[in-house]
Amino acid sequence: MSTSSNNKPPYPHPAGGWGALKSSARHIIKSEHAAQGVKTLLKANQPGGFDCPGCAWGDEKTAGKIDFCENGVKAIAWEATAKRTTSEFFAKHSLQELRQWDDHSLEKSGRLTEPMLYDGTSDHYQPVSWQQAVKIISESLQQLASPNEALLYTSGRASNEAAYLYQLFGRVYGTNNFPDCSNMCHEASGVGVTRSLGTGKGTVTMEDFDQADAIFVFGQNPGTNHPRMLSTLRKASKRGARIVAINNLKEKGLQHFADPQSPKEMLIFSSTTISQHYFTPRLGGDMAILRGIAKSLLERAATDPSLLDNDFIDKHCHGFDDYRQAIIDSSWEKILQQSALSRDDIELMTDIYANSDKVIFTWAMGITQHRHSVATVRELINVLLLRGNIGKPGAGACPVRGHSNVQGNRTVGINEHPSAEFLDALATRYTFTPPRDAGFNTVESIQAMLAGRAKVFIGLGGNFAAATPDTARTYQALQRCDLTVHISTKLNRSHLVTGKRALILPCLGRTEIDRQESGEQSVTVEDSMSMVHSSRGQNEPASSQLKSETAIVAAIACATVGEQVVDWSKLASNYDLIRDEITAVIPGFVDYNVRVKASRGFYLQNPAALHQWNTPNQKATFSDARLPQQLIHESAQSLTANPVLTLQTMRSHDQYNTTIYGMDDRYRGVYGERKVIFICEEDMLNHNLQEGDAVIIRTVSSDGVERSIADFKVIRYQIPRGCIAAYYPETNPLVPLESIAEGCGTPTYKSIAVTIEKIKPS
Ligand SMILES: Nc1nc2c(c(=O)[nH]1)N[C@H]1C(S)=C(S)[C@@H](COP(=O)(O)OP(=O)(O)OC[C@H]3O[C@@H](n4cnc5c(=O)[nH]c(N)nc54)[C@H](O)[C@@H]3O)O[C@H]1N2
Ligand SMILES: Nc1nc2c(c(=O)[nH]1)N[C@H]1C(S)=C(S)[C@@H](COP(=O)(O)OP(=O)(O)OC[C@H]3O[C@@H](n4cnc5c(=O)[nH]c(N)nc54)[C@H](O)[C@@H]3O)O[C@H]1N2
Ligand SMILES: [Mo]
Repeated sequence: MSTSSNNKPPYPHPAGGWGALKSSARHIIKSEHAAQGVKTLLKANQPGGFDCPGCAWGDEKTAGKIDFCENGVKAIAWEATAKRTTSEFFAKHSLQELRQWDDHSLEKSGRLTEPMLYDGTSDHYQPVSWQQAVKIISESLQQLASPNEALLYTSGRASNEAAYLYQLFGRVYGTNNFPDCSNMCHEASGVGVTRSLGTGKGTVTMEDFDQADAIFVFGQNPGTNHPRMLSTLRKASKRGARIVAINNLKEKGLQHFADPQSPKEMLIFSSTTISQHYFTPRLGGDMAILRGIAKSLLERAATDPSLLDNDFIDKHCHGFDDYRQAIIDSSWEKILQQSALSRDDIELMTDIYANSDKVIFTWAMGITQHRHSVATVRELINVLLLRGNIGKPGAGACPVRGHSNVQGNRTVGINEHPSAEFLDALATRYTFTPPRDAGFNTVESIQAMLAGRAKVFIGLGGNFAAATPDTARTYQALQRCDLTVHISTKLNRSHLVTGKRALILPCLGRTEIDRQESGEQSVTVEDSMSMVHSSRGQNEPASSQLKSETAIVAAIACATVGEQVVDWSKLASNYDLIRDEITAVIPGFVDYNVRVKASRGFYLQNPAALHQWNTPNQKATFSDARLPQQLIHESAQSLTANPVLTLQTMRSHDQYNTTIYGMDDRYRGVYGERKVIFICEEDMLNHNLQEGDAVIIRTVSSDGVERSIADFKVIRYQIPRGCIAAYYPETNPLVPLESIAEGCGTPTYKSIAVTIEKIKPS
C-alpha cells in the first residue's frame, strides 16, 4: 500500500469530489484575482468563451453545463494571476541568481510584461522595444549560412492561426525545422496509427464513449492529466460499460471518482467505480499484453471463428497472415515475462474484449515514451482490427493528446516531415518553392545545436530546456546558439539558458482579449476528438505591451522575408483571413469561418472512421512486428548487489508539464516535495532502503557519459518489482539524448535503465 513521504496515510477519498473542489478554490485564491478567476472559469470550454489551456479532452455537448476540472482551474488561475514579472524584477535578479530558483518559483513570479533582451555584461535581462527585438531576430536569421540553421520550436498551446502563420513563415524563409512538443509526446501514435490506418489521429468522437461496451485505458493517468475524461468514463461505467485499466501504478482516478458536477455524489460522499478491472504490468509490457490478447483470441477462434471479424479482415485489412505468424511466433513464456502479468490476467482481458461488440482503446504517455512505442501503438490497432473495432459506432482508437492544441498544430502544418501534398498546396497558394528536405525533430535539433549546425532557436511557447532529455547536453546546445528567442507567458528555465544573445517576447494567453486592427479576435483549436472550435479570451491583457502570438509571428516574418509572398500584416490584422488561408490549403476546412461559429465548432472527418484507408495498399494494415528482444527488466539480474531498475518519469497532480503549481501529489499521498522515488517493498529490501532514505539515481548507458541526480527520497509504493517512478522534469538529466523510440525519435522517458544507491548520512 502506498504511504506518503510525510507519513500521511494514502489519500482515502475518490478522485474528484470535495478534495478537487477544495484544491480548486485554493488555487483561485492563490492567484490573487479571485473574482476574476471565477468569472474566467465560467467561460472555460463554453461557446463564446475560451478553450481551457489545460488538456485536449473533448468538450461536453450539453450547453450551459460547467465544463472544467480542478487541473483546468489551476491552469487558468496560473495564467490569470495578478502577479507580474516586470523589468524591475529583471533589474533586481541576475541570471546567475535566478538559476538557483526552482521551476515553481520562476513561474510564480507572475506574467511577463514586456520584451526583454539579455545583456551578458551585466548578466541581467533588460527591456528592449518590440521593434528592436524583431530587428535582432530578422538580422540573425538573414545572416545564417542556410535557413536550416534555424529551429522553430512549437509547444502545443499555440492556436491554429498562430501555428499556421509560423509554419508558413518557416517555409517561406526556407526550412522545415519544426521541432515540437509532439516529438516528445504522441509522435509514436501519429506514426503508428498512420502506418496502420492511413491517418494519424484518433478515430473516435465523444459520442462513441456513450455507446462503447468496453473501454481499455492504457498507460494514462486521467485523474490528473485529463480529469474531464473521468466524467466520460463515469458515465460509461454507470450505464454498464466495462472499463479496464492497464497501468503499472494503481492511479486513484482510474479506481473511484466522485463527479464534482453530480450533486448527489457530492452530497452523500459517494463515488463511482471507474475500472472494474485493473492490471499492473511492468514498464513497457503493454505490447506483450496486447500480443497475449491476440494470441488468446486466435486460439479461441480455432473453435469459434466468429470471435474474429473475418468479413472486416477480408474486406478492409492487409497483412493478416504475416500478423498471425507473428502471433504464433510470440511464445506465452515471452508474453508473460515481458508483461509480468499472469496467463489468467490475459485470459480475463481477452474475455472482456471478446465479449464486447464495441471497444475503445485509449492511451497516452505510458505507451508512447518507450523504445518500442511505435510497435506498441500498432499492436493496439492490430487488436482492434481483429474484431472490426475501427470505424463502427462505439469503437475505435483514442490516443488522448497532451497540450490543448497539439493536434491542431499538426493539422495546420507544424511538422518536420511535411507531406508532399501539403507543400504542393502551399506552393500553389503562395507561388514560392517550399523546402522539400525533412527538418529536425526535437532530439535532432539538440544534436544540431551541439554540432554547430543550428544557430538560432525560436520557441513559440513551451520550455525547451526543461522538457527535453539529457539536460546537461541540452543546456550546452542552447548556449552554443547565436540567438535564443522565447515567446512566453511566464518566466521559465529556458529563459535562463541563453544563447550568445537571448530574447523573451511576452505574449497574450488564451484567457485574454486579443485586439487587432479589425477588432477583437477569436482563435481556433482542435481537441483529441478532432473537433475544431473557437476560443475567445475574456480578460484584459496582463500588460498593455503584450502581443498575440499571431502578431509576433507576423512581425518576425515581415521583417525577415518581406511581404512579397505573403501579406503578413494583413493576415494578422484579422484572423478570419488566416482561416480563409487554411481553408484554401488544408482539406476539411471548407467554410471554416462559418462552421466554427456553431456553438461547439465542427468535426474534422477522420477517413479511417469511414473505412477509407489512406495507406499505400488502401487497406488497414496489420503490423507484424516481433516483441522487443529484451526489456530492461528481462536483462536485469534482480539478485545482484545493485540491480538495474527501469525508471518511468511522470507528472504529479500539481504540475502542468514543466509548470509546477505546487509541491503536492494528493492522489499518490505525497505532500510538500517532488524529489522522491516510488519503489516497492521488495526492491527496498533488496537495496537495504528505508522510507525517507536519500538516494542517488544513476543512468546505465554504454556511451561513457555519467548521468546522475542525487537526494531523491524513497517512498514505499505499490509498483511492480524492478520498476521505479519519479517526477519529470527533475529526472531529465538522466535521459540519454540517443535513447529514443524506434521509428519516431521520442525520448524513452518511461523506460530508463538506472541504478540507485543509498546516500549514507554524513
Ligand atoms: N494537469 C495536467 N494535465 C496535463 C498535463 C500535465 O502535466 N498536468 N500534461 C499534458 C500533456 S502534454 C500530456 S502528454 C498528457 C500526459 O498524460 P499522461 O500520459 O497521463 O501523463 P504521465 O504523467 O506521463 O502518466 C503516464 C501514466 O502512464 C503510466 N505508465 C507509465 N509507463 C507505463 C507502461 O509502460 N505501461 C502502462 N500500462 N502504464 C505506464 C504511469 O503510471 C502514469 O499513470 O497530459 C496533458 N494534461
Ligand atoms: N522526462 C520527461 N520529459 C518529458 C515528458 C515526460 O513525460 N517525461 N513529457 C513530454 C511531453 S508529453 C511534452 S508535451 C513536453 C512539454 O514540453 P513544452 O510544451 O515545451 O513545455 P511546457 O512545460 O508545457 O511549457 C510551459 C511554458 O509554456 C509557456 N506558455 C504557457 N502558456 C502559453 C501560451 O499560451 N503561449 C505561449 N507562447 N507560451 C505559453 C510558459 O512560459 C510556460 O513556462 O515535455 C516532454 N518532456
Ligand atoms: Mo505531451
